[in-house]
Amino acid sequence: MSLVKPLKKLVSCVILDLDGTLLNTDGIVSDVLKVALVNYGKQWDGRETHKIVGKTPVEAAAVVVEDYEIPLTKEEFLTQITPMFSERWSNIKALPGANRLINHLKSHGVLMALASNSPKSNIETKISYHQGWKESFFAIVGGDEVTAGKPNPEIFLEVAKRLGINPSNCLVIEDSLPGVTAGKAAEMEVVAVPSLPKQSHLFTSADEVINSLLDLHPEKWGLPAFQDWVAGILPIETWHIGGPVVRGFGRGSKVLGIPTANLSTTGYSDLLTEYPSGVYFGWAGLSNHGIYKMVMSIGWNPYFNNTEKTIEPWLLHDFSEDFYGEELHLVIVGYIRPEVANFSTLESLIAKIHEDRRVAENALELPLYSKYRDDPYLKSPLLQNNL
Ligand code: ADP
Ligand code: RBF
Ligand code: MG
Repeated sequence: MSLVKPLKKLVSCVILDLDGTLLNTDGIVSDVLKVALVNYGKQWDGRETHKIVGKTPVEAAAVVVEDYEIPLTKEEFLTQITPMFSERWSNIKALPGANRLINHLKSHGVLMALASNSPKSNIETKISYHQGWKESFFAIVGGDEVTAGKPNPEIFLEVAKRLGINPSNCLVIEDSLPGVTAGKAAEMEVVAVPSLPKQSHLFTSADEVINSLLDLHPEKWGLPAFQDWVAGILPIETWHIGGPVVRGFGRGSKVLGIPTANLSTTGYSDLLTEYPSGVYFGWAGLSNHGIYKMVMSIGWNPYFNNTEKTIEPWLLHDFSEDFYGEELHLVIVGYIRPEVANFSTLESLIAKIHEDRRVAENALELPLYSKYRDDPYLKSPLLQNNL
């Protein structure tokens, strides 16, 4: 039996948002605001981020000036922080899946455009640090080229006009609420990729909400499918992460019957915001033991409603003891699935995790992934002494 998924709607171009969708700008925003607010004896509270994502710079400045009672006008405050942002632009990383998406659409000749609330010159500077991006976009429209930024549909309508394409044939990809609102008001198809955690319920007007760009399936919109998924898993650029195993939430082996080691996340906050939550696999080197296959969850583990993002690798081996304090080095090589929030029972969550384990065990036998067992990163100095 062949299962053909119904098409959502045929589109002929893709309009991308920049900050929070292609670029990991959020980390830079909080870094800059932290420093800027200290001058006024105030402390940046990350929880304000949701009020500023997707806003134009002057609107975002207005929110901060008001909430933190900064004795400046929004324009003065913006003038003060603008150079602090410019300094950081050369260091903004592409979000996972951004380069993959751009290269894929480009190689298939799909029309692409960029629509951002940032001024045009800022957009151009930011993307200049990313090879091949500028040439990929048939049109780039900035917030200073229209009379009103998102959530007003004007930016998107201007893009459609420049492309000569009917708005209803455009697919918008957006991380923020103002952006999704603007895209729908322009009568376009909209995929939301929320950049802030636990926000997906707010994006009800979007045609689809996905966890990260890795989960975009262009064929749903009549566009060419990605060809890099192999047997239901996605090879990713290898990712190295490690540190001492710490005591975690204490539910792994007790509640699930599945022991997961917790890695300390202090010092990794950048990496953690950069990496989409979900289930990944790879190899694990444990300093006093050896090297093992590994499947892991990264995220908030919605079933348990954790308040912190965690990295919880399950080493696929029977250990008879705990190993708190040992150095654990991970080489992550593939992505299996997004984190799931709607498990109705604990049993169904456990069954899914065991399915993930089988997927990982089998995949790690393939040369594509087995070769990383020799990655020197797995052998921390301690492990080299102990083997
Ligand atoms: P906590 O969440 O408080 O760390 P768990 O019940 O989840 O408690 O136990 C996890 C601990 O069990 C790990 O920190 C690790 O020391 C140990 N452990 C034993 N076997 C494994 C395994 N196969 N994979 C990961 N951790 C394991
Ligand atoms: N918890 C969830 O709520 N949703 C998930 O999709 C999920 N996937 C997991 C996948 C793997 C491979 C593992 C090892 C665990 C997963 N968990 C998930 C459980 C979570 O990581 C953790 O064990 C609990 O939060 C207990 O600390
Ligand atoms: Mg645990």
